[in-house]
Amino acid sequence: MVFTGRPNAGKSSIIREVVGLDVAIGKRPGTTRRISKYPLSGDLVLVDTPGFGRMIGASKRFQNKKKDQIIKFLTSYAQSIALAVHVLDISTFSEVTWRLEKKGFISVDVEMVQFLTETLGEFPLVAANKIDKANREELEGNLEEFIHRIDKGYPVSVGEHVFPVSAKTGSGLGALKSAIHEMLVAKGYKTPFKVSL
Ligand SMILES: Nc1nc2c(ncn2[C@@H]2O[C@H](COP(=O)(O)OP(=O)(O)OP(=O)(O)O)[C@@H](O)[C@H]2O)c(=O)[nH]1
Ligand SMILES: [Mg+2]
Repeated sequence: MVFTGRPNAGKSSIIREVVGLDVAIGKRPGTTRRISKYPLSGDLVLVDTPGFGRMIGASKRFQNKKKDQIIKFLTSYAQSIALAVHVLDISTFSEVTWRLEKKGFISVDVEMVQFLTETLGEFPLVAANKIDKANREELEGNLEEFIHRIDKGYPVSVGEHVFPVSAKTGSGLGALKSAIHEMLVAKGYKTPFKVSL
């Protein structure tokens, strides 16, 4: 089970809250510096990845090296990845995306979700994190924008795979946890936690 996302999106915070692992979290982008594996129950391993994109205090070369490592990891382990959870900061999604598009780039989150779908042959779960940082209107707009950009005729209903959450307040984490649980059980894995459904 692998967690992906841009630096500072809250990957490690969500792992901590949902799975209960004592992983490092930090205020600045670039806290998790290497692909970190944590054995869970059965033959399930949880993988926390460094952020995909700009990290504070790291060179362009280092950031590109990390990006290559993540892509290589996902491609070579594709067959044995039970589940991918992509974490994004939904509170700034539209703003960040517009800024990138003005410069001619596409959203790293959109690119990453597409890459995961193609590589793993399955749409990932998406944790739209930091909902506590946006008001209701902003949140709805950003979620709609994200789903609209992702929705490119996938055979799944994209919206059903997107979970608005806050690792800070705990809001929405129950639903995300249940979805992770269900996906793992469906694939015959022992789940890492007890869930009351
Ligand atoms: N307000 C708010 N802050 C959050 C939330 N989730 C995480 N944070 C904060 O965001 C910062 C980054 O969290 P991390 O969990 O370290 O993020 P990460 O994606 O693992 O970051 P890297 O390891 O640097 O790639 C920390 O200061 C967290 O406390 C959230 O839901 N709401
Ligand atoms: Mg981290």
